[in-house]
Amino acid sequence: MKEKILQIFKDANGDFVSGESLSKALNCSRTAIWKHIEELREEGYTFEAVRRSGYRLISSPDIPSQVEVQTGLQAKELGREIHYFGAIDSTQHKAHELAKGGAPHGTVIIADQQAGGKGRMGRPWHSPAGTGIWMSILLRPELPLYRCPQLTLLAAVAVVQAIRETTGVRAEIKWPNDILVEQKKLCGILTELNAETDQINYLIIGIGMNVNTEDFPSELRDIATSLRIQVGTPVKRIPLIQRILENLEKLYKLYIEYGFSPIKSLWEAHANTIGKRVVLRQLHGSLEGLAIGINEEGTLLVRKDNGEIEKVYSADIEN
Ligand code: BT5
Repeated sequence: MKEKILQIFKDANGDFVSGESLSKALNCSRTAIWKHIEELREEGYTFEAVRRSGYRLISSPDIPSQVEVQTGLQAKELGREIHYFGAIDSTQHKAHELAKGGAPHGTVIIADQQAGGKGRMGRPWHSPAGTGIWMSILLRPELPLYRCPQLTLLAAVAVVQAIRETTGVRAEIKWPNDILVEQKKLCGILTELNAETDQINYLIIGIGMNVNTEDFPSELRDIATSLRIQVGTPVKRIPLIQRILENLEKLYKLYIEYGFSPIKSLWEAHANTIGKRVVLRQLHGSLEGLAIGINEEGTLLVRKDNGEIEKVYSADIEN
């Protein structure tokens, strides 16, 4: 009901909406409407109330709810269905649940806070309330399994572009899934998939970005940063989320139509890994060498000191 009221105010575009028309549209009493408006006020929405004219929405808080994110969103498929949670264990878990229940391509899950946010290999992802973008996007590409890592790289490009377009901050991509500013982690991407034999059933791209975090727990203090720390003032999450979805949709279309090569060039333009000596930690031991590029599959190519070139599918870069 609250969402419906909010939608009516958003559609009115700052004009007055009478209590009577609200109660007619929603088929409930004026008192019930008034109660919901009070609840919205408590969440940070401000309304002007004028006798006989009704209510007018003056300002909205930076809560990335379904209505807020969809208002003005330019993407057509991504974000057509949005599920918002004030608090959740992990948006990834919810995305898997919805995907298994048949949720369509482009479904987005957003939370204000995660109690069990996760990174790769079960590592924890710090996701406090009100400060970050904790979001999962469900994609249903008709692609063979081996192309899946390319979508992590594609998502990283969409995020880096969105950060630059909305805040001017020049973030860089550290292969495969980190987005850094001044060598500190601003954002992490987690791609999980559900597949059968050689075909992807669905894929979930999880994006965790520190937006207005001012202080991190001690274990992250030296390795993490936020947009607020970089810019010096609070940054709005909603336009950033919208731009990520818009860019992701645009790049995904390009990718489906023309394959990985246009994405590869964009990725290389934003990557900070290539041309550097790297130490890679893998499941079975580590590997050292010069990161010379990524190939057409999105695999990292590392030239070892003995001259051999090794293809790296998955690892953590230590330095
Ligand atoms: C990642 O893993 O970087 C992927 C993170 C994905 C998080 C999103 S939030 C929405 C969606 N729902 C989820 O439950 N997850 C996704 P990885 O490369 O494994 O990095 C994890 C490591 O990053 C941790 O071991 C910490 O060292 C560090 N870390 C944890 N929280 C952080 C934060 N908020 N900012 C920066 N670094 C963090």
